[in-house]
Amino acid sequence: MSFTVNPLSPVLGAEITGLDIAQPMGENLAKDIRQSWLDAGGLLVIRDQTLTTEQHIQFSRHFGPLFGAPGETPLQETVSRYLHPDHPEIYRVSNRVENGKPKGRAGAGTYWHSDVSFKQRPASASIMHAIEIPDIGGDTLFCNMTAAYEALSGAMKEMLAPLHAHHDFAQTAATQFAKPVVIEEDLKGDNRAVHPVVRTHGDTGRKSLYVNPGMTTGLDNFDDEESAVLLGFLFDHATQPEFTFRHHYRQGDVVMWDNRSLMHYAINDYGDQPRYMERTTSIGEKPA
Ligand SMILES: O=C(O)CCC(=O)C(=O)O
Repeated sequence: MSFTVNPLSPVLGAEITGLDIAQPMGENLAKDIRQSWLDAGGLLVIRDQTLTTEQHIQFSRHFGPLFGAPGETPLQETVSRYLHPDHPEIYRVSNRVENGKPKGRAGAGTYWHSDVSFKQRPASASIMHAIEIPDIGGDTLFCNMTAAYEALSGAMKEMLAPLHAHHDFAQTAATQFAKPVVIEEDLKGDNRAVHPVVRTHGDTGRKSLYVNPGMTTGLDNFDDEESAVLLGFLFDHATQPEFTFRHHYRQGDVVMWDNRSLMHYAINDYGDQPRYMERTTSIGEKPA
C-alpha cells in the first residue's frame, strides 16, 4: 500500500496522506483505497488533492457507476440546475452566485440524510472535493449507522428486522432546515422508494439502520403516530454524539462517504463566506 492511513475518531473515519489521486490508478491501488474506506466505517478523507473535474470523475469511476454518467440514471431530476454544465456526473454544492445564477445548491444537506435514499438504487459512495472552503465553519457531520444498529437491544433488532420504510424527496423539499428554493421541476421524476429499515452492506455484510430524518416519511403498515414514535427513537438513538464524527475541511480534501452505512449533515453556519464543493455519486445496490 503506497499511502498512510490514520484514524480520525474511534467510531468513524480515517484520513489518507501521501497519495495523489489525480493520476490514473490501477485496480490494485483502487482496491486498497476501497478497503481503507470500508475499514474506516465508510468515511475516508484524502488530503491535499489538486484535481480537475475530469480527474475527480476518473477517480470516482473506481467505486461504481456514477449517477449522470453516459447511459446511467441522472442523479436526480430535482437537482439538474445544480449539476456541472459540462459534466452531469458532478453535483455542485455552493453558496456562490455567478452571472446571477447559483453555482451550486446553497445550504444543501442541512439535515441528517443518506444521499438519494428515495431512489430504488440509492447512492453508495459520494465523493466530494472541497475546492473552496470558508475560513471558519462549513463542517459536515457524519453518523455511523452500523454502530447505531449494533448498539440496539436484541429485542429491538428483532422487531426492526422485517420492517420497511418509505422514502420520498417531496418530504425533503417540504421540511429540510435550509429551505432552499424548491421549484415545481424539483418534484418531478421517480423520487419515491420503499426500503428495509435494516440493510445489509453489500461489501462488508454488516447490518445498518437505513432510515433518515430528511427523506424517510414513515414505516410501512404502521399508522402515522406509531411510525413517528419509532422513527423518532431511531433518529435520536443514531445521532447520539458517540456515533458521530464532525469533519472540518482543509482545502483540497476529497471526502468519500458511504451512504449505505452513514448519514451526514452539512452545517450551514458560514454566512456569506464562499464555499464550493463538487461531488460525484455512485449508484449503489438495491438495499436488502
Ligand atoms: O456540503 C456538504 O458538506 C454536504 C452536502 C450534502 O449533504 C451532500 O452533498 O449530500
